[in-house]
Amino acid sequence: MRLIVVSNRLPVIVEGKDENITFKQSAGGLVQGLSASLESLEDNPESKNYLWIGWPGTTIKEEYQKTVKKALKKNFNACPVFTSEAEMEKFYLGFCNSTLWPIFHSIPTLANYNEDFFEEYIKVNKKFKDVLIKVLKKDDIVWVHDYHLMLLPQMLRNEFKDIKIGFFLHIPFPSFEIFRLLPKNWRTEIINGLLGADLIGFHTFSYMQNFTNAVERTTGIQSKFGNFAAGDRTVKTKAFPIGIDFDKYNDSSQKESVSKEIENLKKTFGENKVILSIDRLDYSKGITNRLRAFELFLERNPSWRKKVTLAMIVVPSRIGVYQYQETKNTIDQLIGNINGKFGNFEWTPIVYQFKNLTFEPLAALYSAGDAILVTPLIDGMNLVSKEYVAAQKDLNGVLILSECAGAAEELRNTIIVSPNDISEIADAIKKALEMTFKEKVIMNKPLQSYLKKYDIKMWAQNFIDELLTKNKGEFSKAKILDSRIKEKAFKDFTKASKSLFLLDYDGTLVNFFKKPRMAKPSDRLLQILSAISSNPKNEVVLISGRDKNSLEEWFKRININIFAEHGAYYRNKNGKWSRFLKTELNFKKEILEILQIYANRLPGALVEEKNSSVVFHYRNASENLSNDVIPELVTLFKNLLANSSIIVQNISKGIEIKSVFLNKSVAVSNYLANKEFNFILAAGDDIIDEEMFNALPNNAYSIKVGDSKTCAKYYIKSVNEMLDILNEFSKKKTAAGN
Ligand code: GDG
Repeated sequence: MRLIVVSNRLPVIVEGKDENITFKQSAGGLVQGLSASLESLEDNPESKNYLWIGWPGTTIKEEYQKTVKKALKKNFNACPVFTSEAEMEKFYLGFCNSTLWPIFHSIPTLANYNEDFFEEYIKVNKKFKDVLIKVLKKDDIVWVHDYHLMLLPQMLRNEFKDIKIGFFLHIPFPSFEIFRLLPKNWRTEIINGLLGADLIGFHTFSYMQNFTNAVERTTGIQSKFGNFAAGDRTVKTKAFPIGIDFDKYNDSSQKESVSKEIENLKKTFGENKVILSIDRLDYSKGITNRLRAFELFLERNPSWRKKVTLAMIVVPSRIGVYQYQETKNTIDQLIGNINGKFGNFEWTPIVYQFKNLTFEPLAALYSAGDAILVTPLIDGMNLVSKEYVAAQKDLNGVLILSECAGAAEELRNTIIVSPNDISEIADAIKKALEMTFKEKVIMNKPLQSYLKKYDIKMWAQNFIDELLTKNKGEFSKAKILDSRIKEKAFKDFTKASKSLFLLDYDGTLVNFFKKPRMAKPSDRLLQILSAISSNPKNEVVLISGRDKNSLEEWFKRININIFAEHGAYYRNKNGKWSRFLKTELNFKKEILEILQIYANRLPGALVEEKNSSVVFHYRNASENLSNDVIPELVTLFKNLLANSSIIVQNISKGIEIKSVFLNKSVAVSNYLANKEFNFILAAGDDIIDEEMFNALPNNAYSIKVGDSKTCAKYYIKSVNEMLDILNEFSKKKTAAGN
């Protein structure tokens, strides 16, 4: 097995011009995290083999591409995707960082919606696909990373049906209301692109939840335990909070090259306390608010002036995007103002570098800093916060962390602030500087043991393990009910002394009609059911979601058992009705009101009130409109009905709102208790019938009418086929010789 990692950037940047090419490590969280995890995977003989595919960080002239490709393969196990400057302008600076980044970080006012950018996004994703097609081998697993490549999973899936594809999103996934700001075809392509993967990972459960909503609202596909049935595949979603290489940071101060840097820093800062601020240049990192908070802290606490220094590192990033240049200008200006306002010849309140550091000075800063301000307005995870905590060998530093960083879900035991509350951040600085050593130890110890346990190795391994775990799947695939199986079923049936036929009605014994009332049983059906049930060794049980009055009217002349409304009512073969599953009924009024509002807005839709449930039928409504309205309605009910025992369930061209305890599984289990059958045949067509299939004993013949996506053992294609099979049963002789 070979792991193919795909990300926008390779872990190395090609520098220099033409033949004088050199390689440098690229900055940023994704590369840091993944490089470490791949190193760790090398311990694992199974996944030793890997190849990293991505952009080499610069445009390489065509005549040098071959050399670069060779060098990358030999030295870094990497394979480049070459792009032109013009492509990167529209793809990377354009769609990725002027459209997706602000939208996914819920700052829509900064988003740029440009059709050309999206076109280029598609093109570059295709370019990645083309490179992958050339290198992929059977048994490779592909792990695609981040928002730059969200169309790639489906593009690959179209080429390789069976390949394992994982996708991890390193940034937040926004709420549907924000996601919806993307034009409809863009967002639909993004969702469909992602659903090409087998596993989609997020840093937090809330991003995963937002994605689930976006899928449900965009495609109408409902999730079950975080899984989606996309065509005949199951797509899993899960939260995998990224960790760090804990030991690397924890042991860093022990390294000579780092301890030298620490000594230098001590000389520079003297007795002053040092507060750190280290980020990539980005408006999402909250750097300007942080500066304002530091200013307020100095204003409020004159006694701390001259005794504290803010060491600010801003790593250059996306400077070609207008908003980044603007953020940089504001930062420069604020720093100038604050230094001018409070500083003097002996003391500069803020020391500032706009550059990329190598590991040693970065680790030395982590060690030397008495506190760090990590106050993003929003951040997928934020690795700097974790690295800083890990680097506190003496447990003596304090992390001030924004509640809007993904990391805040894990590092709760630290000083948590709201990134927009300047006053709170100013107070947090004071609190951090005045904390006792004992308080810091109490705070840092559990954080460190957590970070050590859930490190980057664990993150990568968990993701790959999950990707390799065979999808249990919402439904496994059923076999077609061929003549061989039919013969076996007939044989088992003739041998049996007691047989049960458990049959759904609509879609199984009769086809669908425009109006539910029109689906009357045909004479042929009535005759077949009568014939089977006339044998005392056979029991025929109709199990339907329909109301009892229709079923009574249609079947009053034949002696079969009937479950109506998914088991709310039961009629024995002598025609006596009784309440069977007694469930809550007093939820209907409010639900009906809402459904009626939606029915008025969706021409052709119909609301049906049953005794124990309500149904919204949209078979006769426009498909286009239904595709918008139904997911919205389902989401609304999911939220409204949370904390109650009422659920919303998709049925064929409808949604039904009913008690969770009212289902075919409960009805069938209750019915089968204390009864013995040596032959059971159960048939159904709908998602609701899956409950029934699950409740059957192993030796039952379960049949889905429709397609193979089912928990049933077998499937057939049509209602007519079902009737033919039942007809054959009606003619067979049974053990009693009938
Ligand atoms: C994205 C998501 C998510 C920083 N300055 C220097 C330097 N760094 C390294 C840090 C850290 C990484 O860069 C920054 O990672 P972050 O997580 O803080 O932020 P993003 O770059 O925005 O990362 C983020 C991450 O992906 C991982 O999934 O956490 O939410 O936005 O590792 O150490 N490294 C060097 N010199 C520097 O000056 N060498």
